[in-house]
Parts: sequence; structure tokens; C-alpha cells
Amino acid sequence: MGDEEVLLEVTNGHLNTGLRGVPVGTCRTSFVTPTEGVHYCGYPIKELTNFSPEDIVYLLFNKELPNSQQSADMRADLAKRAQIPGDLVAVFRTLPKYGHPMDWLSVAIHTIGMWETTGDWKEDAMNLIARMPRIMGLMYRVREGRDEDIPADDTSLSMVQRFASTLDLDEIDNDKMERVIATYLVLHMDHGGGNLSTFTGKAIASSKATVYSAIAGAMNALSGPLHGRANQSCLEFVLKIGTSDPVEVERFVRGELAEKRPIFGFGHAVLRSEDPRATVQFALGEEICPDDENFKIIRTLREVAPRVLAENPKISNPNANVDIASGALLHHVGLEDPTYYTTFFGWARVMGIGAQIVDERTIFRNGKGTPLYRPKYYAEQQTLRHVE
Ligand code: AMX
Repeated sequence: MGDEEVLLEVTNGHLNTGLRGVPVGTCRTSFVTPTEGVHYCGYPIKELTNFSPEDIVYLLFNKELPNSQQSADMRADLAKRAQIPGDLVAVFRTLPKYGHPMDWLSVAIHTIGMWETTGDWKEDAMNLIARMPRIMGLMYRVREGRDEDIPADDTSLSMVQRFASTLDLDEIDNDKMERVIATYLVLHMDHGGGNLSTFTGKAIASSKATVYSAIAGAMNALSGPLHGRANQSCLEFVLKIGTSDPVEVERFVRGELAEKRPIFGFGHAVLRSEDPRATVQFALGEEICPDDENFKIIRTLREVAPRVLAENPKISNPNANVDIASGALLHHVGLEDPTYYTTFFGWARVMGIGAQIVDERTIFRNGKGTPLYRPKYYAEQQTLRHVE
């Protein structure tokens, strides 16, 4: 597009709408279409689900899928960067256990940034990505009061295996857990340039604050119930339904709508069909836990809710979104407390947001980087006056 091309005529009606639909910039890592959902560097997400999270990190930073050597090099690079440069367990021990895990995650990222920031955008982003599995595992353990005898971090393992081995839960099918988390990470890494947490991270980085400050801020944005925390609400909603009987589920859905409460896991601002990320997770659930009670509930919801929601013509997309299935799958593999679910979303987004920050700071505008964010606000109800 040429510099003079008109992209949008901004009217009064655009004000105070949260920049909805207002063009702001460009994004090299992903885009979202109403029918195919998110694409990473051009690839529809459903074609990427058999790649490892490490390979998708390579894709987001290099804009190409890795060959086997590049894939091995990426793993070796992450292993080299993995060690957390301070005693995170000691910091976690000082935090209130009732604090939300997203707040713990944000504190952890900020703290690591205080211990060590190189000032090089890509170095810092890659260092943080490499440390996330251990941060996640330690957060879980300390918050659950399991802060003794923590296994050493075996950096030769994959990112997901490092998390699972730090967590070290008894009576868990580790292979299943790793499969669910790896799929989860790949599906959630990036979602265009304008979602709130990504936008927030890039806005903070535009002040040349550190990657750690920018991503801690992005995690705070993600923690809100209208953004990342929807996945926590979704499983809480499924647990509340408590039955997979279609008649009961339909009664429940209608009751929630009558009370003006949202049907979690359905609807989307951009998509106009079922989110492929939901489709992928349903297929995974059919394979690994078709008889799980929560999975049976979401299977029924997937049949019932779109039909009921479609009765309201105001609802642009009555179909399942990404959040419908992830909670049931995480619950099935032993991660039963939904208050942690947004931290998995955060873990995934550290990779996408990290890649987007690196693009904005080091590539855009011929390497000069996007300038300090400064959208325009008009004064409202502020007539000029003077102190008497
Ligand atoms: N349940 C009940 N009402 C819904 C609904 C749902 N699942 N989806 C849409 N609606 C309502 C909206 O609240 C809105 O009502 P209003 O006019 O009274 O404000 C109306 O239908 C039109 O909404 P829309 O244009 O179709 O969608 P939107 O862009 O305003 O909202 C979303 C999108 C996701 C917030 C909405 O579909 C919703 O609240 N879904 C349930 C919560 C959920 O699953 N959130 C996770 C979304 C995925 C994600 O981003 N993580």
C-alpha cells in the first residue's frame, strides 16, 4: 500500500471505542481471517499443530519453518539461555498464596528483568522465552506449597518437558500432559497485532522500556476477564453445568442467557465460524479423553449452544471459540485448578509478543523502529477555567 492510500475515514463514532477497527500498524508474525482464524507467517493454524513449540518460535522470529538442523539449533539455543539468573523460589515464597497466578507470573517476569537485562531486544526476548518453562513450574510448586526438593532444570529437555519435570506430579500421564500443553502453546502463541496484550506489550516497548517490563505489562493486560482470563471462566462454567445431558445443557444455556450472562467458549470479535483452534482441541480430546466428564459436557455444548445463540441475530458468531476446550483438556491431564489456565495462555503469548516486539523495535521503519506510541485524545468536558 502506498503512503497516501486512505485506509479508514476516522469519524466521531470511532472515539472511545478502544481503537476497534482503527488501523494502527503492520504485523509480520500473524493475521486472523473470519473463516480460517489465525495464520502464523501465512500458514493457517490448523496446518501447524504437529510442529513443536520450539519450531513455532523459530517460525515467528524467522518467518520460515525450520529445517531439521535449524530446529535442533533452536533447541540448543534455548537450552543455553534457560537458567534463571536469581533465586526465583525465594521471591515466590514472599508472595501471597491467594494472589492470582497471573500476578505471580507478572512479578516473576519483572523480577528476572531486574536481575538481568542485556538491552538487546532479541537476546532478552529469547532469554525470557527460554526461562518460561521453569518460571511456570516453580510458580505452580511454590503456590501449591511444594517448594522443597524441586528437581533440577534439565535443559536438554523440550520446553514442555522442562515444565512437566519441574512440576513433577505423581500419578500423571506425562506423555498426555506434554501433548496437551505443546498443542496449547502452539495454538495460543500469536493472534495478530492488535489484541490487547500484544498491543500493550508493543506500546510499552515503544518507550524503550525493557522486554521484561513490556511483557510483564502485556501479562497484566492478558489477566483481565475480558481477555485471557476467559479460559479460566470457561472451565468454571463447564464445572457449573455438571451434566452432558443435551436437554439439561440446553436448559442451562437458556437460563444463563435469560440472566444476561455470557455463554463462555462461544462467539468471537473477528471469526465468523468455529475457531480452528477449538476444532483442533476437540479432535485431540476425542483421541485422548472421549469419556472424560468435562469433555462430554463441552461436546454437548458444542452441539447445543450454537443453535441457541443463533436465535439472537445480534450475535455475529454463535460458534465455539478457542477457550471452549482448553480447560477440559488441561483438567484431564491433571492440571485441575482453572485459576492457572491463563498463565498457560501467557506462557504461549510471551513467544508471539516477544517476536512482535523484536519486529517493531528492530525491523520496522528500516530498522529505526516504531516511534513512541501517542494516539490522539480530544478534551471532553474541560472548558478552560482559572483558579480564583
Ligand atoms: N454469550 C452471550 N452473549 C453473546 C455471546 C455469547 N457467547 N457472544 C456474543 N454475545 C452478545 C454480545 O455480548 C453482544 O451483546 P450486546 O449487544 O448486548 O453488547 C452481542 O451478542 C453482539 O456481540 P458480537 O458482535 O457477536 O461479539 P463481540 O465482538 O461484541 O464479543 C465476545 C465477542 C467473545 C466478547 C463474545 O462473543 C462473548 O462474550 N463470548 C463469551 C465469552 C468468551 O467465550 N470469551 C472468550 C473469547 C475468545 C478470546 O478472545 N479469548
